[in-house]
Amino acid sequence: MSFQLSAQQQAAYHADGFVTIKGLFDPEEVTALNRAMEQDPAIRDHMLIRADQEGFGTKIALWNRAGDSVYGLAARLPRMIDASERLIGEPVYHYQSKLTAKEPREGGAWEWHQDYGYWYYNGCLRPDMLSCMIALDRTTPENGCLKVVRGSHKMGRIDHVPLTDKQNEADPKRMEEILARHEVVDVLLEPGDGFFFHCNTLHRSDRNTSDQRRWTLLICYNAITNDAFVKNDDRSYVPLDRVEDDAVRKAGVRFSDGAQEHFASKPYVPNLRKVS
Ligand SMILES: O=C(O)CCC(=O)C(=O)O
Repeated sequence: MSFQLSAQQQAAYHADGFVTIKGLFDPEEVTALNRAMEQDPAIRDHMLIRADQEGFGTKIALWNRAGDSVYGLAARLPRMIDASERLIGEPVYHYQSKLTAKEPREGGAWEWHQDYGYWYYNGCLRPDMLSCMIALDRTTPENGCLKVVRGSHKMGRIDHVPLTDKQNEADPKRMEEILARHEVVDVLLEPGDGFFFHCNTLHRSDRNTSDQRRWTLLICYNAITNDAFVKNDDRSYVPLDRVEDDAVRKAGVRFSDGAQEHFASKPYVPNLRKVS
């Protein structure tokens, strides 16, 4: 599948801080990604639980390198890299990928935050970073779809405060003002849709109160010139090798070799009491 972002889609991203690309991955590709997320022993062995304030857990797996697994290849596709480079405006590298898996009636909530509220502490000087959320399941308000504040990427980095040992949140006082003046958008996706959002776009998601699973794959890119200066994890620059656009389909359900992806053993949550 070859795909180029239109001028209109780029303009929407710059105005709103996000843009949805319908059918970015086709059904065969989504099936391969889903099966890999469900069955790959490396994903299973690195699954972490991120509990919300009420104790409801979302399963997450985090990895920092894009290898030859089907999900590594997804991050190396021209459609992903070209779109990210158009939106960021310069060459990018793979910063991080994550599976966020909300099980029916169980998956927990995420409170308002900016990704740059976290990534800043990894030594990325500019917010020239973004994520693409790829829906592996349909996402709805009931199963805990992402919610975003339109235009919030223009507010700069907002101070975050600790919420639990696994989550920080954007300053709640400022959030009250923001929510009184800005539109909150539910990100309703079908399997295979891609949702690109700026690292300063405020986002959150509710607990999954439905009987439907909500699994999503997030692939994050950083401008190469914005390489993280903190080198205590694997989120600093390594070249990103492009593959052909049919690489995911050709690979099928290909698992990680266990070494290439550099899985994280814990979530990256800056200790704001120490760093600020
Ligand atoms: O999966 C979600 O609902 C939210 C994920 C998120 O906010 C994040 O990974 O930063």
